[in-house]
Amino acid sequence: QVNEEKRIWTEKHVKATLPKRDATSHKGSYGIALLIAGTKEMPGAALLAGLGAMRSGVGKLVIATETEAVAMIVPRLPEATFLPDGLKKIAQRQSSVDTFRAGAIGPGTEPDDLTEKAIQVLLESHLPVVLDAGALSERSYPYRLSPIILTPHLAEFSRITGVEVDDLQKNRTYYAAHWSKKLGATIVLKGSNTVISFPDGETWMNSTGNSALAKGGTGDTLTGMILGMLCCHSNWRHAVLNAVYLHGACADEWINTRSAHTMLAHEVSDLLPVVWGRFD
Ligand code: NPW
Ligand code: AMP
Ligand code: MG
Repeated sequence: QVNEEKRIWTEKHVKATLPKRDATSHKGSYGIALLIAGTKEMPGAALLAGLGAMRSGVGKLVIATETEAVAMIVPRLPEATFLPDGLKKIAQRQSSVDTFRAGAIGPGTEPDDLTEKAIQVLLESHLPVVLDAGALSERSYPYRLSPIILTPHLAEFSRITGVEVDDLQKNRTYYAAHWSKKLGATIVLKGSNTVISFPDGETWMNSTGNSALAKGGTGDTLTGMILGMLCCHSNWRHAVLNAVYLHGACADEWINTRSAHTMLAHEVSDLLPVVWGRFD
């Protein structure tokens, strides 16, 4: 039995749940986020997710990526530090993940054996984990205390579940809730009116976003934003919901004055300071 009741996550909820940045806080107060993303063919995915994370309240960010990608990311995100060849080091347990507050894996990575091993390491840790893109495969998840957050678009959700895209599209809320419960993982089913389902049946629909987001890289930005929000929120559910809301709200801000055809994924992160500022 799946609880299909869905509610809409609105400005009112965001206002009530976004954290304040304490006057006496320091970067350690907000933790270190681990982002496993990017290859030399797709360094941009790591950059986009990295920008999203560092704009979303995190204290420090470590990007585990291929060595060749590092030099391409640094000029656009000098605030991040790196674990070069990091996917391999984590997968082979040469580098510990224990010191991080949250982890995300998948933007711009291949769904291969190495990614699978790195996911395994993350799932064995205490970290809240976000799985996106190359980290989304058909699999089961172990019971754990920290959350597992999957962020599929419809095609990825079809890959995970074996259900046809058309069926998923017609019954987005039902399938998100059903598979969230079945997998024991939170599902952020992306698209127009993103649905967020938690394993206990709590389900929300997001109220922001528009077709300006229908462009390569915006999902990578969202993964980074969820990662960053997990580090600065005390309630992880609020972190996920607020990341999705603000990601869409940035796109809504864009089309106030600009064409929906023209937004770039990194511009979501550029707009976030002003959009978030309205809630402080
Ligand atoms: P079509 O074309 O409509 O028939 P993938 P991806 C379909 C990285 N990126 N609803 C679509 O089908 C990501 O992080 C790197 C329905 C198409 O065939 C990933 O690691 C960037 N169908 C990797 O690229 C920027 C949908 O699925 C297929 C759908 C691949 O990610 C771009 C493509 O899906 C990108 O983010 C929807 N909402 N969305 C970079 N700058 O480095 C997709 N499809 O193979 O999962 O491709 O999502 O682009
Ligand atoms: P991805 O396909 O992984 O790059 O993710 C795309 C992002 O853009 C997700 O956050 C989607 O919810 C969002 N998105 C894509 N198309 C639309 C649309 N037509 N309306 C609202 N949001 C969209
Ligand atoms: Mg994506």
